[in-house]
Amino acid sequence: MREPPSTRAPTRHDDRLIIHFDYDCFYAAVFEAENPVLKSLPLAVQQKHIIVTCNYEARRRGLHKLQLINEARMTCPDVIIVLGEDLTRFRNASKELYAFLKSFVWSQKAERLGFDEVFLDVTDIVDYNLDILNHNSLPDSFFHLGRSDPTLGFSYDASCFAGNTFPAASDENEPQPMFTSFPKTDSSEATDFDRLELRLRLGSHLAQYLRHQLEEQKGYTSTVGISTNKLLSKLVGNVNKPTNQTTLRPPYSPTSGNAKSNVLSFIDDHDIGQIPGIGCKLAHKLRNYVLGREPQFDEGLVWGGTKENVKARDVRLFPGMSSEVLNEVLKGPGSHKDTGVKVWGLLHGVDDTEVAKARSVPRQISIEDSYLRLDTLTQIHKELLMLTSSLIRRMHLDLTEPEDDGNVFDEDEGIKADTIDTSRRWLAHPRVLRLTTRPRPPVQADGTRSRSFKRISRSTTLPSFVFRLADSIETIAEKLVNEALLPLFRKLHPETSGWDLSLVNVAVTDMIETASDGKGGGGRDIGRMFRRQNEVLKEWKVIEQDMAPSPHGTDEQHKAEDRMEMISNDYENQHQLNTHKGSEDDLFYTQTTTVEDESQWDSDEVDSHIGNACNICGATMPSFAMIAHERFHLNPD
Ligand code: TTP
Ligand code: MG
Repeated sequence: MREPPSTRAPTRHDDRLIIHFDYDCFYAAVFEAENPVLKSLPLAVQQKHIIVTCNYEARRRGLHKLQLINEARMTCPDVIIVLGEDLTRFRNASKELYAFLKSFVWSQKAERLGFDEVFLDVTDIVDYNLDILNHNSLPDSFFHLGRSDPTLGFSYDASCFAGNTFPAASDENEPQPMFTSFPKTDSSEATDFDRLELRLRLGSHLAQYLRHQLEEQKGYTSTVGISTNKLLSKLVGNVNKPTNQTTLRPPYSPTSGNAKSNVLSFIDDHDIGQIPGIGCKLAHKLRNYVLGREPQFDEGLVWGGTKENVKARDVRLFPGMSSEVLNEVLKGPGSHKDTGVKVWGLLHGVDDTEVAKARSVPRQISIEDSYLRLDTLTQIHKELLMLTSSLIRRMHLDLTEPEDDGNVFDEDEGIKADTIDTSRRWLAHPRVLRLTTRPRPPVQADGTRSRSFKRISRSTTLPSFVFRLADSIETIAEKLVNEALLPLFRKLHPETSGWDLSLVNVAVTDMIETASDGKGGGGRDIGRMFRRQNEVLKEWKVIEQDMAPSPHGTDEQHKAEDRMEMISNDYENQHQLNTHKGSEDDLFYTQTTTVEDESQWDSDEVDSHIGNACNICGATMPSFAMIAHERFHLNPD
């Protein structure tokens, strides 16, 4: 009997080959690359008063990510602690490594996620090598890295995987491919299983080559996953950390011999909170549904904790579960009607999200800082000036290039704060200026403060004087603060006093690329550029969010939260949501910014909500650190 359509496993697209890179101990590795002597010493990187990461030597001596500085010093008195609040060096290293990896990809499909993760879609290069493979001598294969130069590449053994696999190769219960030398992939003899097996083998060898190149040429080790989509490649890399790689072996669907799909065995064991694409709010609703009650987060049992652990299997096999049921369970005002369908797919390892093509300019640039206390207009003015100056400096770095030769700007040289440089041209013009704040909730009657991560924001058109390269950065910053940001601030916080902000973020978004306006002259004529921008802006109206903070939450706030829920469903955002910011600590979006804009691969966001106290030990730390810190209490190993 046919299963009703809704409970059937969703269609899977197995014909891609995706490699996911996660650089090991990234911030620490950046310092080590600058000064290799540090490699053999215990090294930790400090932001505010916690260690955001540490190197292997430090980990060997008992230190770990997101640990309090005092605690780390007690555990390892000779630890070398370096300051990592200025993100410039990490951003530059991230761009350099990304450019390096991207140079191997034919399709341009290379996507950065945060500073230290990269997805590569290498389907075309792998298929090319599959087509020219000599099936009679698999162990003596040569992997071609270019189509035109046959000498460019490396030797490899196509009769086996490179690196680790899931399940491990030694597991004799797993089905083995039928052939030791494969039939031609277009042959009717070759089953889907065999074709997939061979393609993944080639992917694993390419991944190993790239991993070694990254280490030899750039000095960075990484943890790598290989599979057929972003979800699976990212998750499977974690199986063997660090400095290692793992390929998810076929079968990817149940075989005729009734062998269980490796995809399902793999995904099933994950807590739903670990699955990229299932944001915190969705995970909460799913747990609630499966447990039949509210999960007990407030008692220190954060997601991932053992007591409230709900695995993908528990949701997938819950009686009567289907994509329609999930649509119902996960619906909320403003939520996407197909959220359940998407989650149903993820629970089956299905993720059709494409690896984004490389972009020449970031989607947005944002600068922020966090504060213990920020409650006067004078302070706000001062902080806005500082943030805005940094923002404009970043815009000059990332969005302009030299006028004469069009070469990529040498970032090592940088641009001095007061440099007047009219010999540069703009590559892109952001259209929107956004101000975001995070008000600290008032102290309650019992003296405690509720833990709030709510950000509120307002946006407006970015004035064109910002693009005047003849004016100094300070002049532009002052004008922008007085004419645009302070008015936005007053709309966000109409009360003249009584607020206290824990965070302020200034961002420019909605980039319009201009360098392609025309060969030779595009973007050179500043007047023409402004005219063009005005033309574009005529068509376009900024819709401001009306989200003044309210203790009970306004309709607008709820709408924005619902919208955030949709955004948190988006795979691209998971890295930010799950690791760097804390699950609830999300930006709200105006209707003029798209989900894409928030991939934030170029934002300067040290998200440090110092006022957050750990529910278990009471230690205060930035909000992004809280979840991992609490998980550490639950799982100290
Ligand atoms: P991670 O990939 O989580 O950590 P890592 O690369 O240091 O270590 P691992 O080998 O375990 O992957 O994060 C990447 C960088 O992001 C990390 O080096 C420091 C920074 N970071 C923060 O700034 N805040 C955070 O909360 C976390 C988790 C990381
Ligand atoms: Mg990492």
